[in-house]
Amino acid sequence: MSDVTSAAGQALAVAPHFEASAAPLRVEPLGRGHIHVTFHAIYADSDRDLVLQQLNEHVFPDLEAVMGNIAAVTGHLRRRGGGVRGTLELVAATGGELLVRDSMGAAWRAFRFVAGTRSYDAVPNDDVARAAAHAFGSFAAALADLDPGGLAVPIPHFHDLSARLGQLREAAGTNSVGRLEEVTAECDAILGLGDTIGGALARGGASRLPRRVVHNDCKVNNLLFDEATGEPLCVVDLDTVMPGPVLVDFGELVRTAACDAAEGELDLSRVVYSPSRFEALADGYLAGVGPVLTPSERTLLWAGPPWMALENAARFLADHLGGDRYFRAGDNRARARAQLRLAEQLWEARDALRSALR
Ligand code: GN1
Ligand code: MG
Repeated sequence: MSDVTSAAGQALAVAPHFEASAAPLRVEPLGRGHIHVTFHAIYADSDRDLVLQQLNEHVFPDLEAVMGNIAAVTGHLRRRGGGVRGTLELVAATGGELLVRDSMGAAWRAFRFVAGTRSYDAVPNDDVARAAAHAFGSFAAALADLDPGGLAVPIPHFHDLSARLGQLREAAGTNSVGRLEEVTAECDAILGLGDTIGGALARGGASRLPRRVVHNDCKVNNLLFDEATGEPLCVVDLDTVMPGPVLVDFGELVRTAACDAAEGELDLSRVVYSPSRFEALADGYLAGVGPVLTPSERTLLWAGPPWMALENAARFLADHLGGDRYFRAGDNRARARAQLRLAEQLWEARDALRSALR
């Protein structure tokens, strides 16, 4: 039995803890995240449909902290008038708890399924990019008055570039599965560009920027669009909401939306950053975030995209060198190379990025 098949069985078994009045007709795998195992639980009455997730406690050892953050953020967004369909809705178990353990001890949570939506792994055009960026900017604006000090930090140093480069140096030094020789060139390139970008962030005062409630995994495919209207509807994947600088969210958005190639594209000639796409993202984001950004945040916003592309490259390569223990599926070496290629282009384009954000 595959992991997903056995998880599907557990999903059917835990569903009644969250939705006691009926049993799901079936569960179907949902999404392409690297971390959790996710299902759509389908009910005869579709208003009851759930998203059920078996959570990865290796990545998130403190699930209570994660759930507390999600409850705080979704509660705040709802009070701000995010609308029923526009904000993720946690579904508690019948005893009020947000987590349920299955018979193997794995933790599960539930969200209300938002019907009639789609997401984009690759953005089809500049208009969709602008709309997505506007939605993420509005998300940041809506969270501007939520105290980041009230949130837990489930993954310390999540977007700490020098710590991520340190992990890569360590993985290269240990060379635990003997892969270093094949990837020396990209490893050196990632460490070199990482130090350069880190220097720019330090000179720009990144560590003194305001801490905000940020998403921290602001990929464009973490935004659901309404299938009927085409409008952005709901930001998902709130596991990593934590205090942090706004640059990381803008950066992650651009990393995933300003290049049409897949994250792990093998043909590096297809990993091309699009300047017009960047301008659409910059326009949309600035319009959506409105007056919330400080001048120092706005001045350094350009550095978020090369930072995030390079940081992901470092994480993928460190994982490849360590035997693919964190990002367990797919080709981490290919991902590292493609994200390095993108980081190089975003770094080369830095003057254009700066002027598009003025
Ligand atoms: C992970 O599983 P997913 O796709 O939501 C990772 C992100 C990486 C991303 C790279 C908690 O996110 O930081 O950018 O993979 N999330 C965590 O694809 O490590
Ligand atoms: Mg995620």
